[in-house]
Amino acid sequence: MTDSETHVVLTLDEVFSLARNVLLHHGMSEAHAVAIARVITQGQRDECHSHGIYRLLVCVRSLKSGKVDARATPTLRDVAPGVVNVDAHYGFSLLAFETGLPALIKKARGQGIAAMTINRCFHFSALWPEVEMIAAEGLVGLAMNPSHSWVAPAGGTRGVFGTNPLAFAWPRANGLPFVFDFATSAIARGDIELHAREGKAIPSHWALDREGRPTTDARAALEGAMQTFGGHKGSALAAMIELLAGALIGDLTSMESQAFDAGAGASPCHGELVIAIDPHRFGSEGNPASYEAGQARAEALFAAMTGQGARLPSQRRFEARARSERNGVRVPKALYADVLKLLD
Ligand code: NDP
Ligand code: PYC
Repeated sequence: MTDSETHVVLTLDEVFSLARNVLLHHGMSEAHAVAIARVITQGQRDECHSHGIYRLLVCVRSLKSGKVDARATPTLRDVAPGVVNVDAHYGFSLLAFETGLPALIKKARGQGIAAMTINRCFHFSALWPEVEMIAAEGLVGLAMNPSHSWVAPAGGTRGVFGTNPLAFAWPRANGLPFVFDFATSAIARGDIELHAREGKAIPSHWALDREGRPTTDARAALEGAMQTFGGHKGSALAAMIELLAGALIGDLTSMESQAFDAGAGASPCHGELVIAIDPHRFGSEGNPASYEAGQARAEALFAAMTGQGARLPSQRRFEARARSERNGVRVPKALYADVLKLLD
């Protein structure tokens, strides 16, 4: 089959309008619909297929579960000189993030480092748009959150951790930031869901079936337990995220989020921790103007990586972004049809 038989091509404006219309159609407030449509468009634009247009199906399923408040207005609280809190009041996380970001940036600039805690949010999105927004302000960004307990600890066979993403962005004086954003599971669950939709096999290190055996069957994987990346190392990072973005900030762990869902099939509901660091405020007493030196060191590090043929994380994404801005995005026809049905 040719590409035009299997895919439709949409402009970025068309993706944004489609996403916004679907969300408004399902009762979401304009502010939430725009915040979510923007990030879904960015996901599709950067060819992050598990967190692009596909997520509309997940958002609408979450809305239909009756658990999400589609019109919740997040509230901001100044907790401490270095901490701002946003209560999402059981709405989706993205409007809460937007609500707290200006205060986080102001605090980080004022003090060198600051944290934003988001509580009681439904969460479905990739984290790189958030840390990129922090890097666009010239700050270093770090973000993390739990999800549902789909992932077994290394050495175990039953879900305890979420797919727990960890995202980092380092602003670069001349160009796009250095960004990575990965699930601490071997792969995002969304990718396994896409494999299941398309009837494709998965690598055997991604998940265990219900009997605890490695599986290449995506549906069996969704019913079993996912595996962490890097064995015990990913497992420890996943536990750290449960602690920092769950226990520490007074919100649910992935096991608790799963219990709260009670089989409704909504997106995970929990908190998120976001940290911003002002590079101008670090360095030693004898070397206060260390920003330029830090940038130079960073560039030497990146050059040493790319100079031997390694690629920087997000390079694929940035190339996809440029391509999509030129040519629009490709969406599988079956997925596009399922998304259009959401407007019925
Ligand atoms: P990937 O494994 O696809 O990518 C992880 C990171 O590694 C990306 O920054 C990627 O850059 C980089 N990378 C991949 N291959 C290479 C390579 N060969 N050399 C250098 N860097 C590389 O992502 P995941 O499946 O782990 O996660 C996908 C998304 O899912 C994330 O954006 C995450 O935020 C989201 N997610 C959200 C959750 C939530 O609760 N909200 C839960 C879990 C995941 P590039 O993109 O350029 O390939
Ligand atoms: O893909 O693992 C995932 C995921 C969980 C919540 C949002 N995305």
